[in-house]
Amino acid sequence: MRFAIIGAGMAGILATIKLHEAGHDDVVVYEKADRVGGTWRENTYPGIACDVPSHAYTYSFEPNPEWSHRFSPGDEIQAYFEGVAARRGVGDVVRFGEEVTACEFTDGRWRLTTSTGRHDAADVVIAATGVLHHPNIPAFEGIETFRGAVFHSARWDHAVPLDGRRVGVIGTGSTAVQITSALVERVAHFCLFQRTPQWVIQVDNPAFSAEERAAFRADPDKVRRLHDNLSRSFREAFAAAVIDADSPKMRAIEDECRRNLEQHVTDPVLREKLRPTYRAACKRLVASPDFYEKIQHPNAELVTSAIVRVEPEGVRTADGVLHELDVLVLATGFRADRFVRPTVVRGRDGVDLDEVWKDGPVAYLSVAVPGFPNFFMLNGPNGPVGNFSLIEVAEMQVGYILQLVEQVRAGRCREVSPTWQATQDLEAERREAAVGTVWTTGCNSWYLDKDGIPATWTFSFDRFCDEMAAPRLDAYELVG
Ligand code: N01
Repeated sequence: MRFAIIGAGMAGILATIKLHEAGHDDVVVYEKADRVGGTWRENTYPGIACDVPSHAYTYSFEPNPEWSHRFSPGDEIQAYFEGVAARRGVGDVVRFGEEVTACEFTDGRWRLTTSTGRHDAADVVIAATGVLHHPNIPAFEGIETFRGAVFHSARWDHAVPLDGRRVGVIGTGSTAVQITSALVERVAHFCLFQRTPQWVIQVDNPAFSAEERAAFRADPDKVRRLHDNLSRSFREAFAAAVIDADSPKMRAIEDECRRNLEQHVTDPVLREKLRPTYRAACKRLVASPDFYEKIQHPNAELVTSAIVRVEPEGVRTADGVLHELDVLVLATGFRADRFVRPTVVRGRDGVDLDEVWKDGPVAYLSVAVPGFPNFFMLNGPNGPVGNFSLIEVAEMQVGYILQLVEQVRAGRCREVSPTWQATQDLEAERREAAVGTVWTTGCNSWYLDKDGIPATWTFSFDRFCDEMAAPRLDAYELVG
């Protein structure tokens, strides 16, 4: 069997390793860029880190004793993925600089076309294309007239000097908050354009000492135990809380965020500007060691008047003020409904995935779509994002997909895809379970689809583990 994987980020590297371990040696990975790493290759903004503790944000089979901090910076995470990929021979099967533009299922195989005009065929396609991948670039009037530098946070222009300059950042999500912490003291003036305030939970980010790292190095089991304990406590403390908005755990998180605001913002006017009117964790919770401290720095200004337009000298807000800037950063998030798109994917009888998803992306257990045989996604639609570690999720999904693929390898069928019935039933249940989660308590966020239903896993973590442990074959159509 030949496998084609789209994307060499965290999930594509993982899928390659696990396919090789399962004895599948005809694997090709198509990667549009010139390096592995996905989101950690693309996001290089100042202050970037992951708010899942580093020892939990690793593959379970590749613990890393060398993490520098509890929440290590993005370049270390990128180096980790590059290191794993190199040690495991992943790079040998990646075709860099080649984007898959189309996948079409004809005569029982997937026919791939790439940006270089190459054609390939595979029995199985795994789309490991990430969740927050395509920048959301709002159409600000006049943005093309701006005389300074303007770029999205995921397209950071490192040639643009920042020190001693006037920098504006639009947005108050996790990205903008990290940029704020990193830049406020470096620049002459820092403007944070806030449309909606965010709840911020305070996290400490201590460095690991040389002794601690040596102890991890000397005892790999210690690192594994730490990984497992962190994953467990994250699930118990956070993943369980967000699906039950009225739970004591959710209230405790909320109290923690409120305490952070009350204790750390001394100016009552600024404090009220920063106070959200919705429940904590309704939007993706922001974690920061020092955001409130940095936004009170004399260099910093929180702008809450709405942006009217961008002018050659800066940003004009509804109160008539022109905020003069040298650099404007759009930390305006991502189009979270894209998944494998813009790649054209056509399943059985030429049916277009775009057409199937015209009312919003759906997938059975977030990994497979009816009518698209032997086509799988990692961290696909309506899966656990935001409330679980995406690495842990992808590891379980790969294990699940390998069991489905085994049906084909063992000759029990040639094509496997979920039934419409199973997909629709699960989707109905998932939407019903959304009521009572914190995501539906009254806020706007990238989790919500056009009907206001969170496009995420609204059930418990245990249910996800159970589903991933073994496919229910009656939910699948096995053909041939
Ligand atoms: O993006 P976001 P992000 N005018 O979508 C504002 C992960 N992540 O890149 O709230 C003015 O959260 C928008 O305003 P509003 C994490 O899962 C993790 O920050 O819609 N403002 C919002 O403030 C995270 O959730 C880490 O009113 C506009 C912001 O832009 C996800 O990535 C670090 C606007 C977008 O916030 C995305 O985070 C970074 C407009 N027209 C990211 N349009 C960590 O692990 C949008 N906004 C720490």
